[in-house]
Amino acid sequence: NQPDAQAIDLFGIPSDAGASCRGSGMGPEALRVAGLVETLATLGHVVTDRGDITGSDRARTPWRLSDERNAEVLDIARQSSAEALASLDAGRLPAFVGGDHSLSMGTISGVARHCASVGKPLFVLWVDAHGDFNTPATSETGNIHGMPLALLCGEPDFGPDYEGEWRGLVDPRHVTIFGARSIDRPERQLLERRGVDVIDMRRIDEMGVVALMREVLARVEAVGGHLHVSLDVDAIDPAIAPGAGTPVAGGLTFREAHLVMEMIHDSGAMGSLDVVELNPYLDHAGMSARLLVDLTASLFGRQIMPRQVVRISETATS
Ligand code: 6HN
Ligand code: MN
Ligand code: MN
Ligand code: MN
Repeated sequence: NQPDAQAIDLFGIPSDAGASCRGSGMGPEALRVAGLVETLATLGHVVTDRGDITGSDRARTPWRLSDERNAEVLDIARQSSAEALASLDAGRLPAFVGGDHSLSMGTISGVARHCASVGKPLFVLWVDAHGDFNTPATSETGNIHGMPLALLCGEPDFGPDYEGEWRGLVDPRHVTIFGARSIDRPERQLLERRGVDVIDMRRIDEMGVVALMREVLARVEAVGGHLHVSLDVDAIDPAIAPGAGTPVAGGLTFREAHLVMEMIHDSGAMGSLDVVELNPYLDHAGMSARLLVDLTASLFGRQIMPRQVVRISETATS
């Protein structure tokens, strides 16, 4: 085993209840077929596939009313939160593969509870074309996958079902959205008002991945924080990752996306992970599923050529 071999708990969350269209519920199976478990094992990690977390109502046809879908989102979130907490408390790294992005309200709430109990500051890196910072009051679509980050960051307007359990566990100033290029107008106001660090594609074009990611990771490293990575497939350009329900042109290139993952790995700060929104029904012959498996491999230490891992703090120049 390599020196940084990790015990990874893999959970599938095969639900598209929070999405705008169906198909991301098939994501976990596609990632397994694309070799996710074997790939991580090849890197020297000990991976346990803990199976799927599902709602009590698994009926998939017809596409149900939003009330029923919301109930499923909450049902799944409760379970995912408990699994994330238990996995971290046991000293393991939980990795959740979706499924639509609403699953992160559960996973991150469990991560936040673990961090609070061990006194580690939590940072969230949300790699996404979107902000996912809508609320029921600002959302134009009503789809919950566009809202999890706002809920976690404590926005009101979510109603009694969401009170307490999920709301307000994350400090918005510890959140970075990376790769954004589709933010709704009221969502943008909210992001600015709460002080979320939004690294949009314009900034990535101008500054490059390396300078921007160094800043993000240095903030985490400076306080020994726990970094939760939430990777939405639509952050990547739809030309190379077509398996996305809400594609937006102008996304991360193949190498930009890998470089983000490689730098996260080298930081040693990642303690938990979501890989979400893969829609195999819209994918072309598994190309997005394979890309996500390869990006996850970079996140867990795959290198093109062996190289010395240098921590950000050691490279910082004065
Ligand atoms: N995702 N901003 C749009 C909405 O419906 O609120 C899109 C959300 C996409 C969500 O990609 O996880
Ligand atoms: Mn820990
Ligand atoms: Mn998303
Ligand atoms: Mn997105």
